[in-house]
Amino acid sequence: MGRLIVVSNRVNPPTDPGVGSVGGLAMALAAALRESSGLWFGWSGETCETFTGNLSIQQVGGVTVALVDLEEQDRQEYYNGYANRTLWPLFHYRTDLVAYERSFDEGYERVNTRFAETLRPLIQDDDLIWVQDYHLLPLARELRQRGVRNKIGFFLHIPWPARRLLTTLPRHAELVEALFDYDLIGFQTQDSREAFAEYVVQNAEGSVDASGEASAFGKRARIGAFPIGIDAVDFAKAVASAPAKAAFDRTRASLLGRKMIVGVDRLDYSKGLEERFCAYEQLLADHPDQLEKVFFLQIATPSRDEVEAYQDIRGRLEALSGRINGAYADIDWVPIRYVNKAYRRDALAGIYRAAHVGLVTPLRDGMNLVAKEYVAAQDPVDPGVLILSELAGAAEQMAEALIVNPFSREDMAEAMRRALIMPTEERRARWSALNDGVQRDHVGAWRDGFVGALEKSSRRPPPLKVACGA
Ligand code: GDG
Repeated sequence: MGRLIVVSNRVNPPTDPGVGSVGGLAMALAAALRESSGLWFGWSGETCETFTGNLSIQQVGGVTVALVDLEEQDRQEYYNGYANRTLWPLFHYRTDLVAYERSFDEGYERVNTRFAETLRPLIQDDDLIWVQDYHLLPLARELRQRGVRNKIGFFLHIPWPARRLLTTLPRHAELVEALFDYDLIGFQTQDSREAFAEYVVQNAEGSVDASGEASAFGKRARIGAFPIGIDAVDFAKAVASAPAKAAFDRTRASLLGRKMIVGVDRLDYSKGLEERFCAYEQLLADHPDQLEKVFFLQIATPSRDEVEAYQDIRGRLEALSGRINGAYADIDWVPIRYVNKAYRRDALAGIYRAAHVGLVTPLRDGMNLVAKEYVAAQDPVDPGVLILSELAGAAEQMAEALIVNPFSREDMAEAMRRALIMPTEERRARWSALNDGVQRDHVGAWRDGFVGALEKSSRRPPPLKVACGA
């Protein structure tokens, strides 16, 4: 195999393995690239006056990275605009939050073109190119237009929406057609793969055969589900580290014998935080026996705070946690601790381990790595219970969790109560089955599965040379 080139919007391999960076994508890719002699290409996160396409090539955390600066207008129209105000809400079923603006489309196309132009000279003949996520859906089309014949794969970290939703997007067909310039299109779940296939068949008059070969727009591509995992070995090291032990001790000491429920999320409306807070409030209202016996720690790391919807949700969560604490707190008990800061990855591992219940209730999620990290952090002798949304991609693989509907307060409150009183034997049996899956389907298996399938995908025939006058 030639080199692997990974392309993603942001390139941020963690520099200190204990600290990690916020966002599942960064963690997963750094783990996947560290041992390869490849290259990670993307936006530096910096803006410049005028786009030059100058690259900064550096070694970061054992990974060679090639970074390009964008213009401020790109950041607004492509990143804050089309990626995070159009595609993100739409693909997470929040049509009420979707902004359709032409300038966003233009910014998105422009940045994909800029990526292709800047990346093109770095590509050698036998490189495999692996493009990540919704920021770069049309990148293969731009590369093909610049003569790139290499195998190019695409992996979508977020859900692929049902076709009726996708068709609310202006020029949806163009976007899907662009995907057919990849050799392999990977999704997190069978559910997303099926939603894509349904669009191909129903809207694009195409076909998908049993082996995953999709044809439409006069082109072919393979499609498949490749559920992402965590770096289980690295995470086990984090759990055993001194900072994890210190965080565990500090958290347990603060409990004063109470049970703890934990949530850890980017502060994002897709994560179902408001509904989760209301469900916890319901638990306290329905089960007075739990008052002063339980507390809920929600770590919500600020994210995309230039986008209005993210500022709004922050305010609403502050109000909700204030309301719940106002109604139930006592001089020596606060029912919710709501924390808006990021923790070191190893400290987070200790906090997960100290929690008796892991509450992962997104309204939609491509996969959700927190669910897997929570499981990996548990003490096998006395493991905690995972409560998991049926609308997280992880639910396809984690059936032994308490599966809930994240829109139902009652459903979630009931599951919390059940988790808090679950007998040790049942906790161990559920955890053991979940942990087997987390250890087996780790991020290395995901990478190997995807890259192996990309290598096997049939190379594109050279472009037809049409004779003059034909
Ligand atoms: C996208 C998809 C998919 C959170 N707070 C802190 C912290 N985190 C880390 C967690 C976890 C990661 O961030 C979050 O990953 P998720 O998978 O939950 O969610 P997204 O960021 O939305 O990621 C998602 C993922 O891509 C991968 O394909 O699973 O569905 O939306 O690793 O631990 N890390 C540290 N401090 C924090 O305070 N160090």
